[in-house]
Amino acid sequence: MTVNPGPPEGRPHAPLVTETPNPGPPARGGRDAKDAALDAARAVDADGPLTTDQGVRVDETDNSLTVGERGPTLLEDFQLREKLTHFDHERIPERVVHARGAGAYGFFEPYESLAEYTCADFLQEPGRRTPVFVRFSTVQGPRGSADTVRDVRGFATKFYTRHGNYDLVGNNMPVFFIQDAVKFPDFVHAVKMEPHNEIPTGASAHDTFWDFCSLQPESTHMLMWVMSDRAIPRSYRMMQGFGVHTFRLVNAQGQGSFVKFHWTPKLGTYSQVWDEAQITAGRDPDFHRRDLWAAIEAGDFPEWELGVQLIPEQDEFAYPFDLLDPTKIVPEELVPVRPVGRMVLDRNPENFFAETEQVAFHTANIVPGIDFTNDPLLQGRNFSYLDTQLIRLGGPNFSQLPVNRPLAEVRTNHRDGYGQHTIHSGTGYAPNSVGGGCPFTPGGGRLPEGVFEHYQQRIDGAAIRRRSPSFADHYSQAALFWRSMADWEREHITAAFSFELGKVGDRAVRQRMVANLTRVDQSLAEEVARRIGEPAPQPSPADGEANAAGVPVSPALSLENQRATGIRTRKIAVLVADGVDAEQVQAARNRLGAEGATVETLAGHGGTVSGRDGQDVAVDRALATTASVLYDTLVLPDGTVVLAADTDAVRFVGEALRHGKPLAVLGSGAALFEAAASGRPEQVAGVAVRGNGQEADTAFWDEFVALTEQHRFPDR
Ligand code: HDE
Repeated sequence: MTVNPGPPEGRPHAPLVTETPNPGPPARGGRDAKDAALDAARAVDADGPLTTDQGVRVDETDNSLTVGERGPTLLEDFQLREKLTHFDHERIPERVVHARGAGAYGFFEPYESLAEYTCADFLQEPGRRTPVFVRFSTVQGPRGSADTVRDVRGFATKFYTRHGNYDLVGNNMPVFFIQDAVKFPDFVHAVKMEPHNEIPTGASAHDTFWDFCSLQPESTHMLMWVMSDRAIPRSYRMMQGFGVHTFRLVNAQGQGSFVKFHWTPKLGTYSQVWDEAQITAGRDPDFHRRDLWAAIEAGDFPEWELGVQLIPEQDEFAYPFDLLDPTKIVPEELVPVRPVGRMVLDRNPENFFAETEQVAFHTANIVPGIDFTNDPLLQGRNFSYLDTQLIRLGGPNFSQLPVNRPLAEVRTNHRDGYGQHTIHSGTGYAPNSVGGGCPFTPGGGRLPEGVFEHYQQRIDGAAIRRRSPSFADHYSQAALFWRSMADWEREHITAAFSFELGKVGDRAVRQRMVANLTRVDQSLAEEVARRIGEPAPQPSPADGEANAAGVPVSPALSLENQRATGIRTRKIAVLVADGVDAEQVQAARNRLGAEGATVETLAGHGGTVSGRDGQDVAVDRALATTASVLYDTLVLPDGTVVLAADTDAVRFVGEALRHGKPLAVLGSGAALFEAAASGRPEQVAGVAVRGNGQEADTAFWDEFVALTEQHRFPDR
């Protein structure tokens, strides 16, 4: 229990909070007693007596204060009034975009010193850990929307460095829809639910989104990503992250280098398939949130590698695209990604609202050693995030909220405002003499370590409203993306465009979009037109843009090349019934469990089933409470013939097959397979089979582990 210490003895009016509380984020484990101020924030002890906000203990909380047992309620019931008033004000505005999210704490540690490129404190010393908080999110849907919609995912990281908070507010795709922040409200109004009926929730498959994109061709590259399986990740733990913009690293000598940030998940980058994502949205709308939470609770801490693409300043104009254009990548084949550190998420928040909802990211939260570029999207973001927090978190003091507080000491002349938690005792202005000139600044000359110094960039030009001609190519990298895809990825992209445009009512919008696609690939445009019933588009005049992509293909863009080895944390269902071969079930648990997978037995009912030799087999879940989409692979053991007549089981297996998932089929488990597949398991790609009487030996499980590692057999 956390006891409110109250005012220090003998000083009834002494400040309870000093000028510089700065407890920083909760330490790993979250229960570090030395973190006194955070304990105070955590306070509200569940195991103590119930009080009012004023600390008055109350006798009960079940009945209002009334005149007699059946009379009216009295205004003097301060307990009731306070309780209802607080409740009435519980909601704060949700984020205008990225409303739906999930977060976790962890740490970042560099592999090597990056002192050659940056003086950022957290990138100096190999192995020195900096605490982080990460929030993943979708963009379009409101707070209660489903996790597995087709959308970009936010990937925002707050580093609590010793020199202040650094926020890397990125996405799981390396480019964006627009080039200039002034278009952001237009884009968001177009993609959000339509204003008259607030439909659709969590989806871009509607007229206004495609109307906007078809008229704003700079969105084409991003559309390729959003129509690819990148937009339906398997897990937050299995997606890449990107800073998107080109940023700048600055070293102690003031020299700058351009940098692109990449997060690469240790578990590999994997996606769902579209049908699966849609079913998951109904079966478990919290799929990603639950997955992240459960993995961390289980000690399977997700990990990403931070990589940088470093570009010397003299190479600013060395590429056929503009480094300031956020609709362009720097292909890894041109500038390799250099791994510089790792991030591990190892602790769930204690309170969703206090931490995940109140965390406030801001692209302008940078630290010495990191700086901006003139990317016009980034420049606008640097205004927007602080501005949005003012309304969302109710005033200018949100950086005092526990999740937002820097570990570095804070000493400002900012005063007052809603939600002021600091009891300031200093003067609040500079220059001052009465406060001894404090807080002080070091002044000119050579600055001490840890003082932010703006990168000295020479800027010269007229004030104009005009897009740079170097931003004019909208298709070459979209075409590069298309060319770099595996066949199955192209099919998924074609299907996604056809689904989304097929939902658009306005035929002029559909046709305009199809016409844009001819600039990416004629066969893509023609196939989409065919599937949505629009006339075949005219080929675009060859305009030579294809040369502007930088490279002919970029293998790193394909999910085929983003897999990881091993099957850690994959979820594997073993379907069981009375008569099952219990030894096989145990073997599956042992072997797959040893590989780090989570194995669950499913049956028509909970409790236990009795194995062939009479032993009980525990059932982890009844089929009715789960779904195939919540698992990566299935095992159909011997002795489960009865399941071939169970419609839930047949649907379960049929769906998994349709979604390209690997299967293990043993002995009479083939009956269920055949009921679902109308074919023999030996004939289907991605299925490990042992017939009746054949042993499920080590070689069999090796084969199944290898198939599971592949994750999907999309050509099935
Ligand atoms: Fe954001 N964005 N954004 N954005 N963004 C917000 O800030 C904005 C953009 C991103 O988990 C808002 O706190 C503008 C690109 C993430 O809390 C707001 C522009 C990228 C998150 C805002 C962009 C992002 C946000 C809404 C165009 C990827 C969630 C609530 C110039 C690099 C952070 C909030 C979290 C959130 C503005 C474009 C990523 C309104 C004006 C590009 C991950 O400030």
